[in-house]
Amino acid sequence: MVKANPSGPSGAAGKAREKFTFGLWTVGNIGRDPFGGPVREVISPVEIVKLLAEVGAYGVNMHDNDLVPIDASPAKQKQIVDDFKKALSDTGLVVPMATTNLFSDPVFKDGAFTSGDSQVRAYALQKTMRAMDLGAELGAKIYVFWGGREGAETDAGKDPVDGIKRFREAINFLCQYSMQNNYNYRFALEAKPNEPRGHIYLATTGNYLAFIETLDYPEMVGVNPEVAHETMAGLNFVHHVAQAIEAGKLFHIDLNDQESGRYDQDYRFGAANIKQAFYLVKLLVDHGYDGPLHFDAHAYRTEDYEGVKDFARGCIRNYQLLKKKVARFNKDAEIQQLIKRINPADEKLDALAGNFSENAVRQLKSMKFDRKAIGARGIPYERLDQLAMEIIMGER
Ligand code: GCO
Ligand code: MN
Ligand code: MN
Repeated sequence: MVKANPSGPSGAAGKAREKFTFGLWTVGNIGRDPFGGPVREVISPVEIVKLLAEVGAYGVNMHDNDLVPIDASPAKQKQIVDDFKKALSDTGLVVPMATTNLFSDPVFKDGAFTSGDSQVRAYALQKTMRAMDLGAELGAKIYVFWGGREGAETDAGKDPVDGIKRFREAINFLCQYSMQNNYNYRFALEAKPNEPRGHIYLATTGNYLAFIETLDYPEMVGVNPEVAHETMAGLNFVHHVAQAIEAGKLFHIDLNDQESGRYDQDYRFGAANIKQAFYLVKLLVDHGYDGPLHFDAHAYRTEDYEGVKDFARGCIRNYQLLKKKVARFNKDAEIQQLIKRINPADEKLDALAGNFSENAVRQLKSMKFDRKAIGARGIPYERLDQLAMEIIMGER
């Protein structure tokens, strides 16, 4: 479990090699969109692994059907998996995370675990158990649940309360399945407000953090927040990740970029909002997050596979550059002084306010505060924010 790192900015976190990962579906994306067909040829999982090794990735993630087609025979599956394992051992790449495709096939058009149809719900469980077997065989320790079709365009036909109950039932069942098989998976729930459904249930990371506490095995379950998803909803992604970190629930993270109020863009990490990306990297570094850094993004539709490599290298490079900028920010004396000024601390007061007692109540209620003087104090965010920007822009 990723816990807040009390050693803060100077902690050991920065020294280890980052675990940069990509999904088979990310660099393998062929550029289809609602207005046009593919612009790139399909490349095989083995070729994708080679491409990822070339750009310096640590690992590769997958949905069951990114690797094994939904209708593959057992013999075909074995051959595909053997070839894939060989590519992994040839390149040294690992598979830290696996997940299930519960959204592409028409059977899931009205949801999987939350479908109103008992057959669909049972099939979704069966498909997920098989996908968990496959992920475990490849060494995955994190299992992501993204409920892409778990939602509705209209609430006329399904009770959204049932949706939540059904989702809970499925996760509880699968926690037991993971334990029964000693897979030791950590489940990471990924929220998204919409796309492909008009409205997806449990739309934000915050929704999932509350939901997790209602599960039978909450300690096995955390979240997989994605930059684009909270941003699509007009929310502050960094603050959602912060809540996950504070709760010890940041099991995985999907990095990409997104402009607010637009379609699901899945841009290269840092491509749209570099300032937010900076504060996100700062949050992850300051709190010693050492799980996978998964780029769930894809190259612009203009690119060929050389451009896809540029895209993948760009994701990694932007993270690394921002990490350098964070180190610079954290050791900048003027910046640290401004932060101190913004957060004037008084240990005695904090001890009183942090521990309820009759004495604390009495003292706090009788205390005199110079409200006007405190309110009149300038708080130098303009200067601080400008210094942060100078660092980001390479002028400091
Ligand atoms: C999306 C999601 C997906 C999931 C993936 C893994 O917007 O389509 O981000 O890419 O992350 O299905 O669960
Ligand atoms: Mn997404
Ligand atoms: Mn994602």
